[in-house]
Amino acid sequence: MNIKAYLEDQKKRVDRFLESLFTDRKRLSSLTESVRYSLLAGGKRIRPVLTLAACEACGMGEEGETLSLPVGAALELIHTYSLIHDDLPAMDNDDLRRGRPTNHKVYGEAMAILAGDTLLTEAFHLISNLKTKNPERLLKVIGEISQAAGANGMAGGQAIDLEAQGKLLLPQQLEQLHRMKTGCLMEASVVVGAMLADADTSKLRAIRDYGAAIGLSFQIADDILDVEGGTEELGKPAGSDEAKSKPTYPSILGLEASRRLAQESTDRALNALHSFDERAEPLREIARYIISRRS
Ligand code: GRG
Repeated sequence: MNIKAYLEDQKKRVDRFLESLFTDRKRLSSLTESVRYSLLAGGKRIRPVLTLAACEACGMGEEGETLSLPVGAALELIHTYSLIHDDLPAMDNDDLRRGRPTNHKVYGEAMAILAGDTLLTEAFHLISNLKTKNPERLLKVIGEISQAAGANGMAGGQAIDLEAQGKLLLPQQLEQLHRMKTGCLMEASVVVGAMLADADTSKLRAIRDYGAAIGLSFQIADDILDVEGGTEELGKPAGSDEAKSKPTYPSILGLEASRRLAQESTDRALNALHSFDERAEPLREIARYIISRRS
C-alpha cells in the first residue's frame, strides 16, 4: 500500500472535521480564534489517523464507521491543548510550533492557557454528544482517553519531565517519562478505535501492545529528529532538547543505540499484529513510517 497517500487522505478527512468545530457565530471570540489558530495550523494528525486505522483493523463495526472520526478528532483537540500549554513560558517557553509563532506569542499567555483549557474540555463534550446505541462503550472510550491525558498519563509525564531537566536519568526512567508523556495518548488513540469496532479482549490486548510500542518508537524518533532535523522541517526549533538540558534517548544512549531501540520497538508493534488480516496493513505501515519520518 502507498502509506503516504493513505496518510494524506486520512489527514484530509480529519482536517475537514476539525474545520467544522468552533464555528458557532454566537460564540466566536478571541478565545475561539486562538483555539482555531492552533488547531488548524497543520500537524500530522497522527493520533486521529491511528484511531481510524485501528478501527479498520478490527473490522470497523456498525458504529465504528461514524464514531471513529469524531473520537479521533477529540484526541487531536487534546493533543493540540498539550502543545499550546507545553510551549508556554512556564513550561518549554517556545516561540515556534507547527511552523508558526506559538499561541501565546500571538494571543498572550492568558488566552493561550484558556485555549488549552477549552480544547481539553470540548474534546470530552464532543464525545459525550455522539449518538450511539451503546453509551456504555462511549463511557469506556471517555475513561480510556481521560486516563491517558491525566496524572497517570500525559500531564503526569509532563510533570516528571519538568522535574527531570538538567538531571541524569536511567534509561528505564526515561522510558517511563515518555510512556506517560507521549505514549499513553498514542496507545489510547488505537485502543479507542478498537473499542469502537467492538474488538474482543484478545484483539484489544494486541492493539494496546501495538500502541505502547509505537508510542515508544515515536518518542525515540522525535528525540533523534530534534538532533538531526532542521528547524524548517520540524516546524519548531531544532536542537531545543539539548539547549534545555532535557534528558533524551540520544543524550543517554547515543544515536546508534537509539536507532536500534526504535527499530526493536517497531518490530514489537508489528509482532503484536501477527494475528490480524490485511485490514491491519495501514497500522503496520504507520509503525514503519513513524521511525522513517522527517517531521
Ligand atoms: C502540557 C499537560 C501538558 C503536556 C504536554 C505532548 C507534550 C506534553 C508535550 C509536547 C512536547 C514534545 C515535543 C513531545 C515529543 C513528542 C510529541 C508529542 C511531539 C509532537 O507531536 P506530533 O509530532 O506533532 O504528532 P504534530 O504537530 O504533527 O501534531
